[in-house]
Amino acid sequence: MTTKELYTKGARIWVEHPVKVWEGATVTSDYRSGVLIVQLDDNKEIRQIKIPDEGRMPPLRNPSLLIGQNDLTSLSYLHEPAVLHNLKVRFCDRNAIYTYCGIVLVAINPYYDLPIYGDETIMAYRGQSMGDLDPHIFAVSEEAYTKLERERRDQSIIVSGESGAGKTVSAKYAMRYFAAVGGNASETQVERKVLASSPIMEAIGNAKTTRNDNSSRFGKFIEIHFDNQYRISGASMRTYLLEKSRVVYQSAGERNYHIFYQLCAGAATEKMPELQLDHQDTFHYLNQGGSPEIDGVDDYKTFRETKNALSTLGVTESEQRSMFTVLAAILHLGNVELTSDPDEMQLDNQDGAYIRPNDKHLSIVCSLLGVSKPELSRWLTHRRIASAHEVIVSRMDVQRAVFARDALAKRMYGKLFAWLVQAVNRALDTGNAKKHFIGVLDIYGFETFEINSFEQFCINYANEKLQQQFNSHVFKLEQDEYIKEEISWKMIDFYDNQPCIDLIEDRLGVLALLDEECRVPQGSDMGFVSKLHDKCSNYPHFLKPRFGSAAFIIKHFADIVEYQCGGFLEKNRDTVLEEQLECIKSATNCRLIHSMFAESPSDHSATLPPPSRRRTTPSVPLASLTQPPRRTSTQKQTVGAQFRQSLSALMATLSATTPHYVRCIKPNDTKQAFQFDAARAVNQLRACGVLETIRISAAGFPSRWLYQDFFYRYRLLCRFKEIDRGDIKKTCSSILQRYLKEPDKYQFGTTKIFFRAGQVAYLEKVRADLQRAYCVRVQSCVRGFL
Ligand code: AD9
Ligand code: MG
Repeated sequence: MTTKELYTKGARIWVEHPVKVWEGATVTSDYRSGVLIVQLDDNKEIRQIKIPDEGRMPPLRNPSLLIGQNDLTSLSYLHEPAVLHNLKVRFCDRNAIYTYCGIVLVAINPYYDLPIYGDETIMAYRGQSMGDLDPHIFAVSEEAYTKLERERRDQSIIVSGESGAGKTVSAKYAMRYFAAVGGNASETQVERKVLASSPIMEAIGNAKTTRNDNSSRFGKFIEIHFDNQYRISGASMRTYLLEKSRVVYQSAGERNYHIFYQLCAGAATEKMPELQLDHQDTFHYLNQGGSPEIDGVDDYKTFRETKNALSTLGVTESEQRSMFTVLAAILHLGNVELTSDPDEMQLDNQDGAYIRPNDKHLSIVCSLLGVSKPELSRWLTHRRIASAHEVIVSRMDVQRAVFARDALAKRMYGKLFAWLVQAVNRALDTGNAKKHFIGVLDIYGFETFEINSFEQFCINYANEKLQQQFNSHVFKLEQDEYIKEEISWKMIDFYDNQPCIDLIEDRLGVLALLDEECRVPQGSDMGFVSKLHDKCSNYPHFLKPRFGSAAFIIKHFADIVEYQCGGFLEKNRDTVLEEQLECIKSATNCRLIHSMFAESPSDHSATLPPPSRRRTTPSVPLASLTQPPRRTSTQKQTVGAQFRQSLSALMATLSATTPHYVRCIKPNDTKQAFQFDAARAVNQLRACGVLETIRISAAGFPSRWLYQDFFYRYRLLCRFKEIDRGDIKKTCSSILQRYLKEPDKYQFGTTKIFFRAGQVAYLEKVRADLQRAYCVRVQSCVRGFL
């Protein structure tokens, strides 16, 4: 079909719109060289569109038969406006939040409790194939569960999307499904434990942010184990990159981790006077966001739920007490006042950080944990510097002392988090060898903010890896189908993001250069970025910013992101003063501290990096220190290196499974029920690879019809004498030869006909025209007869 044939009067097209992104229009007169006259659907405005290049005609709309399809890839015209419109019609007009896009389930957050998650719905999906019922997270879960049985291959469900898009909710429904269909009536009640892990992880790893009242600040991969009868036999969990900075700092409108507020509410009601907890607003680590409440959440009630879940998982009452002790100690530590006012301290004009001898919170930290007050006070204000010949101890300035104290608080929380994950894993490990598993990955999606830092870099790196695995999987499936149907096809090019991953992972790539800069004694963020500019400018995915030298740019698959280098080194080192750590580890009142700090591969303490703005402070040789300086452990793995390792283990696990993808979309930023902001949605569809899947699909043969189905729909296009019911394939072939002149537009497989994009829409148009002409003939016959 030529452009002229497609863009005739009455053709329905899409034109760009600044807010709606795309809006419908109808061609009002046949296309003539370079100009298309259209009428907009909404305000009936007539518009002239100049067409400088016929290769870039406005996209055509799909026939109404195809609007609201369950599967985006079954649209005939496959492009952004078609995808967006189909999703919008389903979401806004039909309240259908789930739609397939090939093997991907697109889930749009309704911000509304739909009655589609009950046990009866679970039972409805049990035993059904994906295409038989409406798209649903239960359908994907059922598919994974059936494939586990049928293929005897481990499965995974990979959930991604931006903050507030509904990942955690989707992951919980998937787990609920497995607990229901793989549940074991016996006494082990392992599925009850699997479900109880969610409130615990949410208490210690979720927080209120401006985007989501219950935002997960870590990534997690839960493996649900099944025995030989495909009954749940246990589970295990791995976590990724907890956002520790939240423990000591929250932006306006945000909160610290839920557990702290739950504990303050709990301590006020239950008998825990020893923790000496006051109202949450009195703690510096809890009140910086200025927004201590969450709508509809009662912190005391959730405290009881967290405690119940902990008990279900076998965390004893005394272990829980210890946990609360550590949490309270962190809060009191944050209230220890580090002051530089020598007059107040009644000292002779000494510079640096001091703690008042009667600081109440310091005393509480020391009595809660059982550590020496003079020792802790000394190491919160001094640091040890080892040179080749001597060890000196110098007083820190206030800024540095606060920084060091916060680093200690973050480390304590990180260790507590890791300990709890271990405790959950112990409880979920039933001792039965796992025979099969289904993994559920709930991980942060691609992020671009005004200011992007180390966290965004790691998150986007993870998404590059996941996207690569996704692309090659989608591509392979496509290829497998063509081979199975024995049709000839040409390699279609798809976006391979290996060059971007190389930029990050190479021997002289971003991670290696960051680690190298962390190792040099005078390393700095600026040093790191100038090394990058020096060594990485040859990579096609690396760019220097036009202005300023404190940033670098990476061209990711989803977007071009500029990263500000400030804080990269510190976040990558994640250091704590060794002396402070030793002091905390000597706790005599809290055995949990010892379990938490038992040596683990992620334990990397080191000396602090030199301050950026250093005030000179008098150095005091430490008389009692005669032994050689203790080795600091800068050689220990950096955060970047650990993350890389855990990602590569995750990728190895995932690639040994059959993956299923859930892409969650946040439809608006105001949490309004069923409101669809097209511009927001389109960005996310791009970032999560849905539009790329559509592109791969459109480049091949996206529409597939079983011979029988095609014959029934389009036999109208065939002369009566050409119909051969004994050879449907031959009949289909006659239809196609008449209407699709270019042989490249379709192929005959063993069971299906494969069409290039746009062909089915064209056949639909021909069919509708014929039907209309037939009706007119019948009407005039009837009129003649009368
Ligand atoms: V974050 O990256 O952890 O900040 P998530 O996990 O993507 O984020 P979450 O699952 O926590 O988002 O969903 C956010 C909120 O959207 C939930 O608290 C619900 O209020 C709401 N939501 C999400 N999915 C559904 C749903 N299927 N039905 C109803 C939903 N509400
Ligand atoms: Mg979440």
